[in-house]
Formats: sequence, structure tokens, C-alpha cells
Amino acid sequence: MLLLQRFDQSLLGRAEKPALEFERPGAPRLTFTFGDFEARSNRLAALLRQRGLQRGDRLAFFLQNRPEVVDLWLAGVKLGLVLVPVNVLYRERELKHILTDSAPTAVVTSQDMAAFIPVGTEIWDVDALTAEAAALPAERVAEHCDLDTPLSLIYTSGTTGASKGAVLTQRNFASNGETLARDWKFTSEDRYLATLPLFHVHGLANGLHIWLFSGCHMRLTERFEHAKAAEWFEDYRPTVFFGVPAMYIRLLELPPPQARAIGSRLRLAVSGSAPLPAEVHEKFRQLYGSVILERYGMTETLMNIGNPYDGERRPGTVGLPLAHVAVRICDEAGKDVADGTTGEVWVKGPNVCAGYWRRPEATAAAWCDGWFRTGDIGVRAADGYITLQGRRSDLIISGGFNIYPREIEELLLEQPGVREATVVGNPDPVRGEVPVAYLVVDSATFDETAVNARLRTQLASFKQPRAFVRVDAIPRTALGKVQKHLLPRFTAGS
Ligand code: MCA
Ligand code: AMP
Repeated sequence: MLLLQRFDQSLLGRAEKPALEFERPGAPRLTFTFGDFEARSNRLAALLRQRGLQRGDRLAFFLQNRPEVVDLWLAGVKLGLVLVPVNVLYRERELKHILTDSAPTAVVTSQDMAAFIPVGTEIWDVDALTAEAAALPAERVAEHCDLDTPLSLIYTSGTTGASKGAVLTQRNFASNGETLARDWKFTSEDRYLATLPLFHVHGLANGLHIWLFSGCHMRLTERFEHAKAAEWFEDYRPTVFFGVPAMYIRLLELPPPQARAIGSRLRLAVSGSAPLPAEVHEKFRQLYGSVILERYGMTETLMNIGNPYDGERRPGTVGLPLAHVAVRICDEAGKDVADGTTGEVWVKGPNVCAGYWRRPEATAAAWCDGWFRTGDIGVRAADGYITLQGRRSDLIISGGFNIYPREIEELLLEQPGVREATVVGNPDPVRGEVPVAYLVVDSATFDETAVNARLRTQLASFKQPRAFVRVDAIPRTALGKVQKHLLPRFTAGS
């Protein structure tokens, strides 16, 4: 079934049903039916067509969570556009790269965020766009698309070099959403509390698509705020919640009676995007009476492996391959290793993207005989459960956001007085890891305050090194490769 036909089960089939509520600090609550989204996205599609957008054209959005992201997504599906979601925390350097590489017709953003977008980019204000679209007819506007039509370019840093756009097709989103909605037993009666950003695949490919496929109700918040979480859970009474480990760690702070009451209404709590410590899994079970379902995915592949809905949700593991996803654990030569032996996770299935945007060499390097090499290291137990043990690259995951040290290192090396720089992930009780920079500096010219300030304008806040540790030398192998494990351990205050 085509992606739009799947959406139509809600957009047309449940047109009168309440679909979404949205609240922004200081503004009244907005509510929408599925029929509202059908009409809004038709109007927007008509406007985008008037502005010259055609099948295959890229359209970027740089927006906090808001209902207009849903309008854009649906209009994009209807017109066969390639949408480019951009993390709202990205700054000059990241934005410049993504916008140059994807070459979108325009970037849709809000007034408060437009100033971050590089000069020379075509900027469309989201409120102006919505107001203009409201005057157009609500009849459906749609181009012929099939499951292989690209729908999105989502930037991910990959293991080397600059961030690359994963070309995700309508099939990728259809198969991922269908599998999860079915296996996680979603019905139109569910209430989904959506606090994950819609610019990454956890909130977008899982949350938004399962909502549209199942026709459940969604409360969308601008972002996750741990100080408000208790109030949201009490007020909305969700049956389903998706989060990154940092959110579950925050939720452990709630008083036991309140947590228990929230847990009694929650039929499903899913964690992903970063490893969920087994201890958090256990504490959450004790406090909420709910056993978190941990699953594993990637931007390039959407979801691959997950613990079962019915059956054992084993702490510290990511579970079993999802329906239609084939998984191998391979050695360096690409041969399957025996159960119990560590190897790289390789995957194949309708969930895997079509390749990297305009990067044939990177695509060739990541695929082998039709299998996508994830770069994640894992081990399969005799009963099939897979445990992830790390990565081939030195990726840092902070609060579920990915950080490639090399990007920060390159920027540090451009700063006055920095001779050598290396960035590592330091353990953090809430975010899992935070970046710390080790520097060899020329003390006469290095100015930490100025470097910090410069980095803030160029990089997302979660990539800011939490400390600059000065060392006399960076340990290296005879071949010059940095030996991060030999750096002196950093502890706050050291
Ligand atoms: C985070 N911050 C934001 C936003 N989100 N600022 C503005 N708008 C946002 N939407 C910034 C804050 O300003 C702050 O900056 C920092 O993030 C942490 O904020 P805090 O309130 O202290 O939150 P926290 O309790 O530490 O929790 C952080 C978080 C955030 C809310 C959990 O890390 C988050 O939203 N993570 C979700 C990431 C995600 O969706 N990943 C999925 C990738 P400062 O740092 O300056 O203090 S997709 C993926 O990985 C794969 C495919 C998968 O498997 O899902
Ligand atoms: P991204 O590039 O944002 O798509 O991040 C994908 C990466 O997140 C994967 O390659 C994994 O390293 C990591 N990841 C996602 N889910 C999990 C999980 N449940 N446990 C451990 N790592 C995870």
C-alpha cells in the first residue's frame, strides 16, 4: 500500500476524529481532527505548487515541534517532495553544510529562528506560509508517487567526514511505521505523548507515522521539558510514551505514588537512540510498574531490532530483529560470526535507505552485497537476543543527539593558539555522555573564553565541550592515530 493510502485511513477514514492537541508556553491549546490535517496539507500543497515546487525538489524545515511540521510532511508526501528536517539546535557551521549539500528551494522556519540561517538562503516564514495557504481551496492536491519515491534527506554524520544525507524513501517510512504500529499493538484508542523532536527519526519516522497509521490521539509538545513532564503525564494520561534514555532518567525523579499512577495508565514505554542502562530499566520498572521496551535504529535504516511487545524485554539488550529486517553479525571480512561472538551488525530490509545523497563513494563503502553495515558492534545470544557493545567509530551520544568528535576537533584546530585537539565522550549521569576537549595549546595566544564563545555561534549547544583539558601532548600510535583511551581521565573539577 502506498504511504498516502496508509495515511488516508486516518486523514479520510477518521476525518472527524480528534487527532492532535498542541500547547506552547503562554499560548492557548490548539486542537485538530485528522480531517483538519487533510485540508491544511492540501492547501499548503497547493501553495507550494504555486511557488514552483515539483516532485523531487528539496524543501528544508528548521522548526521546533508544532502542527505545521505535520502539514509540511503531509504536503511533501502528496507532492513527492524531498523534505530536509534540520535540528533546531544546529548553528552556522552545521546549517551551512546541510543547506549547501541538499540545495533546497527554501527553508521553512519561524521568525525567532530565521537569524541562524546563512545569508543568501531562501527563507519562508512558517506563519506567513500557513496564512497564505488558508486562502486556497482544500481539495486534495497530489502527484503520482510510488514506494520508491524519495521522501526525506536526513543528515547523519556517518563514521567519517562531513554529515551525509540519508535518502529515505516512502517505502522506508511505510514499512517502519507499519511494523511498529502492528507489533506495538497501536489502536485508535491510544494516547501518545509526543515530546521527541520531529526533526529526528525517533519522533518523526516512529512517532508521527505510527500516529497517522493507527489513528490514535497525540499530544505534541514543543520539546521535552523535564520540569513539566509530571504535569503532562497527569493531565494528558498517555497510554504510550517514546523517549531517549535521558528522558527516562529524568522521569525517575518523580515521587513514587505519582510514578505508580502514571505507570498504571501507560501500556507502552519505548526507549531508543542511545543505550538504556540496565539499572534505569530496572528502576523504572520498580517505580512505574512498567517494563520499558528498548529498540535500536539508525537514521539510515529506521528501526532494525527491538525487544518484543509480548515476551521478555531483556534489560541491556535491544532484542530481536524486527519483521522483514534481516540481521547478521559479521567479522571484519564480512563472514558471519558464531552466537556469543562480537561482530559488526549488518542489516537488510525495506527499512534501509536508498543511499547517501550525492555521495556514491560513501554509499559504496557502507553497503556490501546489499547489506548495510551499521558500524555498531554487537553480539547475539543463542536465543537470538542482540546486545550492542559499542561502535566502530568514536561517536558520542549525548541525550540522544549524536556528536562526531571530528567535527568539533576540526573547528577547534581553526582557533588561535590550538595546536592539537581531540574530543572524547565523558560519562554523564543524565545525558549518558558529554563532550570534553583535550587540547595542546600555545598559552600566549589561546583564550578559552573566546574559543568557547566562538564555538557557541557555530555549533549546536549539545556539541559544546563541557571542559577544555590542557595536556602537554595527545597520545598517538607510531602511525599518528590518537589513542583516546590513554588520555588522563577527566572528572568535574579536575
Ligand atoms: C534540547 N535542547 C533544546 C531542545 N532540545 N533547546 C531548544 N529546543 C529544543 N527542542 C537543549 C537545551 O537548551 C539544553 O542545552 C539541552 O538541550 C538540554 O536541555 P535540558 O532541559 O537540560 O534537558 P535534559 O533533561 O538534559 O534532556 C535533554 C533532552 C534532549 C530533552 C532529552 O537531549 C532531547 O530532546 N533529546 C532527543 C534527541 C533525539 O530525538 N534523538 C533521536 C535521534 P544545553 O546543552 O546548552 O544545556 S534519531 C536516532 O538516534 C535513532 C535513529 C534512533 O534509534 O532513534
Ligand atoms: P543516528 O545517527 O542519530 O541515527 O543514530 C544511530 C545510532 O544510535 C546507532 O548507530 C546506535 O549507535 C545508536 N542507538 C540507537 N538506538 C540504540 C540503542 N537502543 N542502544 C544503543 N545504541 C543505540
